[in-house]
Amino acid sequence: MSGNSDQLQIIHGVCAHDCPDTCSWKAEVSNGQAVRLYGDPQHPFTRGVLCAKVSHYLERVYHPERLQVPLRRTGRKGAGQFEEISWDAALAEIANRWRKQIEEFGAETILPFSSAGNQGLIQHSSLDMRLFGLMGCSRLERNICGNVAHEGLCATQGCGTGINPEDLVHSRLIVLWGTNTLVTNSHLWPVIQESRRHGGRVIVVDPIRTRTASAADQHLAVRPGTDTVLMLAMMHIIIRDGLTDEDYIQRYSEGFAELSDHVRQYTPELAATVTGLSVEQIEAFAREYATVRPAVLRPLIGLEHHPNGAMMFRTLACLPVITGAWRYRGGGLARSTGAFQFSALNTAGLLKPETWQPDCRSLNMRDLGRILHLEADKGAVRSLLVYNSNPAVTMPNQNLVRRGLQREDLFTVVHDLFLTETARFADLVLPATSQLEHLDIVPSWGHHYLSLNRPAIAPCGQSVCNTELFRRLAAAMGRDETWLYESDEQLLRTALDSGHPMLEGITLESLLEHGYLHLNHAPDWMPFAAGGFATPSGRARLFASAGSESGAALPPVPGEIPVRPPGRLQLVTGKTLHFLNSSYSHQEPHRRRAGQLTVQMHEEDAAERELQHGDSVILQNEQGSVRAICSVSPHVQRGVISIPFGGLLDASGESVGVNILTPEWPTDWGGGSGFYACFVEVSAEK
Ligand SMILES: Nc1nc2c(c(=O)[nH]1)N[C@H]1C(S)=C(S)[C@@H](COP(=O)(O)OP(=O)(O)OC[C@H]3O[C@@H](n4cnc5c(=O)[nH]c(N)nc54)[C@H](O)[C@@H]3O)O[C@H]1N2
Ligand SMILES: Nc1nc2c(c(=O)[nH]1)N[C@H]1C(S)=C(S)[C@@H](COP(=O)(O)OP(=O)(O)OC[C@H]3O[C@@H](n4cnc5c(=O)[nH]c(N)nc54)[C@H](O)[C@@H]3O)O[C@H]1N2
Ligand code: SF4
Ligand SMILES: [Mo]
Repeated sequence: MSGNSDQLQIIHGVCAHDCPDTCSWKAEVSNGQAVRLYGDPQHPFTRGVLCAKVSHYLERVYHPERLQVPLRRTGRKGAGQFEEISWDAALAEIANRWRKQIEEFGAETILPFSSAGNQGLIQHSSLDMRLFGLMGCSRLERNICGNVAHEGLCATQGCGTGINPEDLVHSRLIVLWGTNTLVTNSHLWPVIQESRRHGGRVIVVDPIRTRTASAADQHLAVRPGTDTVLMLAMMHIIIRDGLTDEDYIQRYSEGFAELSDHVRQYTPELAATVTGLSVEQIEAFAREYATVRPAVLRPLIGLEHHPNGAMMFRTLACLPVITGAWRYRGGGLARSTGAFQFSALNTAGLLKPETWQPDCRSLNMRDLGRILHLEADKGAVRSLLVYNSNPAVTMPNQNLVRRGLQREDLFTVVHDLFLTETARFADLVLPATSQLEHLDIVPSWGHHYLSLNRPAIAPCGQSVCNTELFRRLAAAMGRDETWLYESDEQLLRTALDSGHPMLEGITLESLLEHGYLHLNHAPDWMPFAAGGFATPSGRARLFASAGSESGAALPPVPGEIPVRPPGRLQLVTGKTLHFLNSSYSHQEPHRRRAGQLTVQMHEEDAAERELQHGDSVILQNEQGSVRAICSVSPHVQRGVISIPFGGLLDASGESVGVNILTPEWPTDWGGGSGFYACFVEVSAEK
């Protein structure tokens, strides 16, 4: 062995990107430098593989454009011109501005804005919530991702729980419903493949022929947003043909009679006209779903980005109840495991909600553009602190967001690893650590392991992690509450100290020893094999009386058929392989790997507009326009176009966000965003 390798240390960590896979990794460190990063071969879900993005994570950590020092704006907002300043000067400026502002306008005019750019337990939410809660800042409804699905499921099940995704090995029919597993959740694929080796079949329901749809046994190219009607027609067929599980329905559900009455009108013929599928496809799908055991429905996020998002999930959750699919290991519904993991953790201890100022207003992240345009008498936001998010790309109606960020009287601070589109508008930019540089535990929303991330290297340059930023801000604001200064280790110990049986034996020490641990539950755990739904009656609600605590805004039975404005094409903007939302789009060579902004279009839609493959086109609606290259593609259906979301470059080399075109549609639950209900005109670029 060489002298160098004698000093090689191997540090266990875990990816904290906003991704269901939460991969375990190992970092090889030599003389304080990370020299290699690879997926943990022992981890049953990671299986030694990192994805197209994170297998290049060291490029990100050591990227020449990574932020190293605090910066102050010298040019106009958005121009990206900055000078270096010290941390002390930056913190003093923030404290000074905030103090004056609180005195003159009140603390609610400060809006901390964050998402799940780091989804680690304490780097996502801990000291920030304590500090801003105590200060009485505006609260942010962080519900652009996951909550709509959760609320929709709650309307039926009383909770969002589903089966352990690893149990898909036992499934014999896997329906990937509005999820692009191979791109967004790639570590589930080997589990699916194992099921297929034992005779399992995979059906993808997606308006786009994604990579996943191409790799499946069958693709059902439903019209966007019409899935509820497909689900109702499936129930119509299942009930009509006597394929229900009467015993399960009787024991564990309520409202079946009303549901049966209701679905009678949803004939396969009606569903065919609405969804664009054929009657034969719908009949065969319903029968296969009801007769193959175990059958699992696997949705992720695609369905919830529609104005009827919650209803789609609520209706989906009725299917495994009427067929009794929950009885079988590998059957039922498998969605985010996030809420399940968090139910075991001591989040109240971590966030200390009892110390927050009461009655502070809550603002929905989806509405950032509008929020930044509130009038003074409506409590105009005057300071914005952005971390864990890049809203100038990821929130809808981006032109409005960017116009808001341009306001001269808005004081914006951004904490990030790169000079993102949002950071370019900031007055102060603060450098953030990468996942190799801080301590955390990462609960997963794609499996049942809880994983520890140990720092492998010292922070790059003067970067600090989120928790350290909030300790520094507390000090700059002159706070003397000791719990605003707890160390990362103390915070993690608090979170693990819940007394919950699923955390038995899971301590910081045992995590340090093993790296990751499976939540404690019986290996053959099944959430609803014998009922036990989280509703007041313990039964699944197939018919929800108005005003039931969850999904209160939803009508008692699913039903409405979404209407599409005539003449326009529906733009679906799902995730892309080389970026993680907008992350990695600020780095070469990732940008190059992702390619140019391309819009996929059906050949008849292209012909109607006299467009050819390779033409430059303009996509346009009342919110703005985006330039893209036209790709005439067999992967999209008539009336639908698709552009991957996340900061791609157009022909002129500008970073363009498709969210210029997406509206701030709320969903039927109220929160979330109907991103995919986006209708545009497309024409040749003159
Ligand atoms: N490589 C990569 N991985 C990621 C991410 C990334 O940006 N890049 N992002 C991460 C994040 S934040 C999330 S939330 C997850 C999301 O993971 P997914 O939910 O799998 O991803 P999406 O692309 O949001 O949507 C999935 C699919 O829904 C389809 N869809 C849209 N509308 C409808 C509809 O009306 N009906 C049906 N049946 N399908 C519809 C879209 O065409 C898309 O293929 O992925 C995570 N993983
Ligand atoms: N059109 C369209 N829009 C969408 C979606 C879509 O499918 N289509 N998907 C939506 C979904 S599901 C989601 S989740 C959102 C995602 O929206 P965002 O959360 O805004 O996603 P990112 O673009 O990944 O931004 C995360 C930022 O956090 C930074 N970051 C990472 N780690 C840290 C850290 O430790 N500290 C700090 N301070 N910063 C850190 C990253 O560098 C990055 O700039 O986008 C939504 N927007
Ligand atoms: S982004 Fe997702 S798939 Fe990639 S390494 Fe992280 S957790 Fe794994
Ligand atoms: Mo997301």
